[in-house]
Amino acid sequence: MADVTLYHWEPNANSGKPMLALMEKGVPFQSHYINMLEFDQHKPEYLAINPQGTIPAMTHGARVLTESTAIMEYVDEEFSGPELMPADAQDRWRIRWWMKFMDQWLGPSFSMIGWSTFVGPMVRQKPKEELEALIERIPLPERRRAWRKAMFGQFGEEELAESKRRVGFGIDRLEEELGKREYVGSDHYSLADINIFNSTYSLPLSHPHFASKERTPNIMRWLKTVYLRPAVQETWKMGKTDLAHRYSLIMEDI
Ligand SMILES: N[C@@H](CCC(=O)N[C@@H](CS)C(=O)NCC(=O)O)C(=O)O
Repeated sequence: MADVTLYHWEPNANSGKPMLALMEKGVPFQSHYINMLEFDQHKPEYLAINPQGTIPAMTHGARVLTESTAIMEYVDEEFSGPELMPADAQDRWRIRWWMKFMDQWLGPSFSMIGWSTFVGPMVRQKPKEELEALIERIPLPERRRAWRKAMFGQFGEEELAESKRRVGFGIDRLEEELGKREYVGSDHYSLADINIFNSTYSLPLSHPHFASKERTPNIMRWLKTVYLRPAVQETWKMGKTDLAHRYSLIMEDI
């Protein structure tokens, strides 16, 4: 029996990636929920696992693995179960292209919008001194700056506008891609679908002017196909916040 523990938040964005990969492969794992809105990721117990204080992280026996996309690749290669990378070299290249595009270019823009509209307002109720003490504990300076902006509503208009531009561009690119192939990068469900889906499943709710039945039919078809996978349904049951509830709203409308 595999000795796997996953430290994760909601089945969303980076945390959702290894959750879904493990579920698809049928790998049993211990779930360790890190409540990001209570800043569990900066507590000493978790910093002992991942000193960077970001989620997710996974342990497999004595191995400690970080970086969500690299963890997914490890899971796919280390465990038996359905292959999450196709054999064809060009398909693999496309899949890696999409994952890099999401992780390095588009993902940070989704994240900034999410932090300014959802995460920031959810933690802002705490007294200012408590927020300052929480910021003080964050190990990475860039994360300290991002949290300060989220907590005190300090994201600039220009940077938010650039993030929205990137999201619009990314959605159009994805719509085009899914007009050519059944899944992202190939005709088989792969790590690219898991990666992109975790950051785009809520597009019809968060960006209805960009993603809708009328404007992006290929994305809507793909979202529904992925949503209906048993591994996705099981993973989403692990959600504890309103994010999980949003999934059912999305499906009602597709
Ligand atoms: N490149 C890392 C990024 C991890 C990351 O930014 N995770 C976010 C959650 S999606 C996080 O830990 N946020 C909490 C924080 O920065 O305190 C990965 O892909 O694992």
